[in-house]
Amino acid sequence: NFLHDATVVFVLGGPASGKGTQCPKIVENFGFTYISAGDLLKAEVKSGCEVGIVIQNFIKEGKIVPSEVTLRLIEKAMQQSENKKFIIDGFPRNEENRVAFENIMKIEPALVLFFDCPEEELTRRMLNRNQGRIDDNIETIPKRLKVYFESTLPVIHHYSSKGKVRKIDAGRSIDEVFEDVKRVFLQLEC
Ligand code: UP5
Ligand code: MG
Repeated sequence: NFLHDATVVFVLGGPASGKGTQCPKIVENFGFTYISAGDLLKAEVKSGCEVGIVIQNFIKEGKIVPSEVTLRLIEKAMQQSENKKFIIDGFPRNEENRVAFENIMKIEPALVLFFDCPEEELTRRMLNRNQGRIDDNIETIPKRLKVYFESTLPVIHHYSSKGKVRKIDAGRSIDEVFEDVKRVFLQLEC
């Protein structure tokens, strides 16, 4: 596996905490390849393949797609890139995702960027976004938040205990958040 020496940064945080807004700025400024787990899954749905229907149901319910599906897409995207520096947005979302990534990819993340944002602000942003996402609605939003608190926070705590988490106050303006993000990447020499 030629990806063994890849540098991986996981970007985690609640739904609408700003992961997809900040990641392209990291790509522009620091030369990482951007991999969004959610976007890869949604592309599968769009492609109309059989597993797409299953994925769509998970997303609509705010549930986490099993890692055998997500990880296959992430691995493919990483292999297709010439780059060896990756930011992975929205994955691993639970302990099962995390363990599968570490066991199969044999990569430990260099860092975990954690966008910490108050719940009311997350809800406000999801309701304001209005981009036709099947999961930005009053039925799915509480489910996404619950899954985040119950399943994703433990992943963040795991990496926190290993000293890998860089917590960012994501409740501020886009530019203010990126100032802090920049500081994290300037420290990460690779
Ligand atoms: N916005 C952004 N930053 C702002 C700021 N600082 N101030 C004010 N507004 C700000 O931003 C969300 C909205 O807020 C936008 O309108 C933006 O302009 C504004 P965005 O950058 O899109 O936030 P992001 O954190 O990317 O939010 P997203 O909704 O994409 O997060 P999710 O984690 O919910 O979505 P994702 O696409 O990762 O996953 C969707 C679903 O896919 C999951 O619920 C799950 O069912 C499934 N999934 C898996 O099962 N496994 C995976 O590994 C990944 C996804
Ligand atoms: Mg996103």
